[in-house]
Formats: sequence, C-alpha cells, structure tokens
Amino acid sequence: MMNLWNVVLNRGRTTEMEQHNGHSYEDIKPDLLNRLKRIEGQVRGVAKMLESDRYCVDVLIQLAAVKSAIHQVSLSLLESHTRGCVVDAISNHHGEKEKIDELMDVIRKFTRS
Ligand SMILES: [Cu+2]
Repeated sequence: MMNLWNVVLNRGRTTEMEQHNGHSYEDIKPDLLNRLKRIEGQVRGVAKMLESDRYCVDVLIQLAAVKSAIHQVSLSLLESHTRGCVVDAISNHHGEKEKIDELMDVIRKFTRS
C-alpha cells in the first residue's frame, strides 16, 4: 500500500529512499560500524583506566576523545542523511517541508549548548 502510494507520488520513479529502505547510509554503513566498534573499545579502555585507578585528568582526556569520536560519527550520518534522504524528498517533492523541519530539529539537538 505504502509502496503503491510512493509509486503514484513519484510517477514510477524508484527513489533512493525506497532503494535503501528509508535511509541513505548504505554506502557508509561499514565505515560507521567500524568507527562504532572502535568507540566501544575506547569506552572499555576508559573503564579499565578507572579500575586501575588512573589519574582523573588522564581519564577525562580519554572521555573527551570518545565524545569527539561519537560526534564525528554523528556528523557523517547527518551529512549522508542530508545528501540522501533530504535531497531525495526535495527533488521528488514528497514531504520536503517535513524533512527540512526534521533536519533542523536534529541540527538543533547537536548544536544545543
Ligand atoms: Cu536519512
């Protein structure tokens, strides 16, 4: 039903969204997963630092590195979403206003101070 509706809306064009089951990160998925695995290792490293009673500031520096790594992963996904899902919604005129509202909401979350 949803597929039929999309076909009607897009006059038979297969959109990037449909090809990728509602997301646009297929190309960078292996890279994102690798980076998240590395972050898991970093977090385990921080726990080990605490267990072995390392100096507070050394632990904090590692936590800052984890935070930065997570931020970089988020930016990559945000870029792929903008170039994929958002461009797709705009060029096919399906829900472009909502897609941009959603994009701005998520940007606000990431730039909240
Ligand atoms: Cu997306």
